[in-house]
Amino acid sequence: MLDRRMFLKTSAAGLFLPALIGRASAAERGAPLPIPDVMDLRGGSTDALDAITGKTRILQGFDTSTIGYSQSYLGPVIRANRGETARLTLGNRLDENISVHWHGLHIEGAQDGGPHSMIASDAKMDAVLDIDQPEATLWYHSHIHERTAAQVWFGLAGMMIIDDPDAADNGLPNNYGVDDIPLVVQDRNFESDGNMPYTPRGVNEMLGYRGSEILVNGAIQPEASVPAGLVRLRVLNGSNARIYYFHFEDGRNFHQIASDGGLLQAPVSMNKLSLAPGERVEIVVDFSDGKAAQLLSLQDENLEMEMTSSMMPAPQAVADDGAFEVMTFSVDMAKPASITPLPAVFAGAPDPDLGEPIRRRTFKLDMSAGPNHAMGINGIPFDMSVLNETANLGETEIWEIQVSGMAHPFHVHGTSFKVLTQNGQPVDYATTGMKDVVLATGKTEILVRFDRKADADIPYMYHCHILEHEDLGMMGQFTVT
Ligand SMILES: [Cu+2]
Repeated sequence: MLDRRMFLKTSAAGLFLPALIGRASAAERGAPLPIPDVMDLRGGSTDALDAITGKTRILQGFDTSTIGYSQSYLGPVIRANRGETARLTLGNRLDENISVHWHGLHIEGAQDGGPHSMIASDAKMDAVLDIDQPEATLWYHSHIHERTAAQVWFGLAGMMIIDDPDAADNGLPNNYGVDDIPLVVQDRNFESDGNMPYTPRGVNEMLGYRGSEILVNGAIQPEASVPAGLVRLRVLNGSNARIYYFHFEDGRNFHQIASDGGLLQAPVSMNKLSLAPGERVEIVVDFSDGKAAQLLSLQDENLEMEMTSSMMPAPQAVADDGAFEVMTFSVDMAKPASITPLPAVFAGAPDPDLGEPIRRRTFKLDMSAGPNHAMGINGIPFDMSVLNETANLGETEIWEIQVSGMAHPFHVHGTSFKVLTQNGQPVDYATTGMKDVVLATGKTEILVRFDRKADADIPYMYHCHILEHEDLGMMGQFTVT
């Protein structure tokens, strides 16, 4: 629960509702799904990623002021190969510091792009990424302390795909943009002039900033045209705070094939799927019957108190259970279709033997910490100059995350981990695979080992991925030596 003092403080701000919520007209919905350009760093190719300002046509007839990495909003899908060193030059044409954090990449702290790796306005930085991890869907975003939420809101985020040329061929759809489709799902608010305000105040800051419009790859509730076969969707929850509960309007089953850290051991059949901020999932949907499908989500109930739900921007419901539309899929019989059945098990799926844990650390996530009632971990709000933990290279530990009240997506830099328990209950590895974000509720335990170094100059971070919580101080930093 929010403590009473904090609640009174936020109430006193007197601003439960964001300034003005415009409702996108029907005309915005149903535009073709934008497919991000690919920035291909495979085979030694190099490129440049520049943070720039832009104008993006999201609402009909309006240009929205946005920022992006080398494009007006969001960034290209970056592809890199396992076993190679990916190189790119990072630039910043904004008038404030930015960074490029490689979320989910197993790289040393010095290349991780966290809050210490600031790129000043008009400055450049070389990124050298030694890629050695299983194929997976990752992402990148700015990570400047106290500015991450706003910078991601306005567009500094993109997807990254790790490929492995030596991996077993599991016959998965891999025709990018045709049957292998990236989906960056975000919620945003708009004013009637097309402005996309970021004004977190009161409970909308305390519980995370949410929007009433759903964007996929920067378009409102778009429509994807897909072949009449199996289609792989790489889904990133790139929202600041909203948790999605995806399902199809017709109730159809689909298969989850991968999570944050790569393939699951075997496809998992399901008809609903939750995804918290920062999490990724790959699913395969069968469109061979030629039927169109509408992807829906239930409303986010991660709001601490019943009464706050009425104060939150919420997407317009299209079903009695409050479900809203995320996007639609139409089937184009002329497109080349992959109809190879999914294998019973995936060859090469990661299942590292992390060994026996030799240490346990406890992280209590606080929504009121320190003298200013900021957010914190173990009672301490994040401080760039304070090192919170030190870990040893190659040692396996259990990290116990303690939460009371609302759930928090807990992210650890520099590695992937196994989830042992969630809300006090055992978790089956087959259903989660390797993770780098876990939605922590009650008592949650992860088994983690660090195989890359991070020194005190540029340590790794652990934090809540509700970006407002992160910026308010629910973050800590640690070395691996
Ligand atoms: Cu949080």
